[in-house]
Amino acid sequence: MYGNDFPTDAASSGGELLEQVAAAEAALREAAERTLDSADNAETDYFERIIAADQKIEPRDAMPEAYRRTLIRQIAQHAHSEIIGMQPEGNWITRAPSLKRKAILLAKVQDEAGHGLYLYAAAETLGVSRDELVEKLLSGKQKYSSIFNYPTLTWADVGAIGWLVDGAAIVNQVPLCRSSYGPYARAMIRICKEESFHQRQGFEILYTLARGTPAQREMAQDAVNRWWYPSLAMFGPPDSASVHTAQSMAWKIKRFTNDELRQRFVDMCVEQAKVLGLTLPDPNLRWNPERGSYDFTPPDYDELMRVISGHGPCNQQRMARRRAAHIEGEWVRQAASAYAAKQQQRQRQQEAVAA
Ligand code: FAQ
Repeated sequence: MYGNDFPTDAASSGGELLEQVAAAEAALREAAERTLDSADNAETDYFERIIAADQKIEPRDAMPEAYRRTLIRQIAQHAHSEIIGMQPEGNWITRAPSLKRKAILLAKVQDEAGHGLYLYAAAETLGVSRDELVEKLLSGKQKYSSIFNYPTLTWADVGAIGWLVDGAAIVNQVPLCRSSYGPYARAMIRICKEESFHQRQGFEILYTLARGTPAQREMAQDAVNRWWYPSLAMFGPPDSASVHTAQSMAWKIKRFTNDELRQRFVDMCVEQAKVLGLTLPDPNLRWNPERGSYDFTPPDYDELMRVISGHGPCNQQRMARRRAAHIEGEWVRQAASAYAAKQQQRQRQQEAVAA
C-alpha cells in the first residue's frame, strides 16, 4: 500500500510505485539537462537521436506523423476515460454512507476531471483542439477504457474501483511517466501521484467493509468478484493480438507490453488481497517459482472486444449521459467565450489609450 496505515509486510509491492514516479520525475529533469553534441543537430535523424538518448520530444520538435497520431490516439483515449470514468463513482456521491466518505469521493471524482484536463491539454500540444477530441468521443470515433462500461451496484463497488481499477490504472501509468513525449510524461507524473491516493481510498473502504458485519463483508467480496476480470482486461488485448505495442515501445511511448503490466498487477493484488482478507475469484491463481510470478486465468478477451465495440452493459448509458452533459454545458462554454472576448476588447482599449 502507499503508506503505513495498514500492515505492510505483505503489501510491499504497492509502495514502490510512488518511488518509481519520483525516480521518473528526477529522470525527466536529467533528460532536460542533457544536450546532444553539435553534430546531433542534423534535422533528418534528430527524432531518432532524441529517442535513443532517452530525452523527451517536445511540441516544437520534428516528429514522424505516425508518432504524432499514435500519441493523439492514446492520450485522447486516456483523457476520455478519465471523464467518462467520473460516472460510475459519481453514481454513489449522493448515497455515500457518511459525510466523510462523501467528501472523499467528491474529491476523487473531481480529481478525475482534472486528469482529463491535463491530458486534453497535453494532446493539444500535438496540434489538435479539445473541441475536436470531444467531438470524436461524442460521435464514437475515439474510444475510452472498457472498464467504465460496467455498473456500480453497491457501495462496495466504490472500494473495488479504487483498489482494482485505480490500481490497474497506476500500474499501467507509472511507466508512462517515462514516456518519450515530454508533455505526456509530465502530465502522468502529477496524475500518478493523485492516483495513488485514489487506490488507497478504495483499499481502505474494502478493508473497513471486510471487517464489518457479515453482510458488509459479503458485499465487499461480491464487488471484488465482479471487478477482477474487467480490471485485468483494462491492460488491453494479449501481446499476441496487440496491434500498437511493438511500434509504441520502439518509440518509447509504452515501456512495457500489455501482458507484462497485467502480470505485474496480478502479483501486486494477490499480496494486497491477503491484507484485505478477501479472495480473488480465480481458482488457478498459483505462485510459479520458475517464473517468479503468479499464474492466473486471463480475462475473456472476446468480452473485452465486445465492450470496446460498444456492447458492454453500460456503453449506451455512459455515452447518453456524456452527450447530455455536453449539451447542458453549452451555456458555460458560451459564457466563457463571451468573457474572454470582453477581456480582449478591454485590453485592446487600454493599449490604445496607453499608446
Ligand atoms: N479499453 O494495440 P493495443 C483510469 C484498444 S484511466 C478500450 O494494445 P495500445 C483512471 C486500443 O485503443 C484508464 N480500448 O493498443 C480512472 C486499440 O484501439 P485502436 C485508461 C482498448 O494503445 C480510474 C486496440 O484496442 N488508461 O482508469 C482497451 O498499444 C478510476 C488495440 O490495443 C489509459 O488510457 C481497453 N481496455 O494499448 C478514472 C492509459 N485496451 O485505437 C476514473 C493509456 C486496448 O487501434 C476512475 N493507454 N484498447 O482503435 C494505454 O496505456 C494503452 O493505450 C492501452 C492499449 C494499454 C490501453
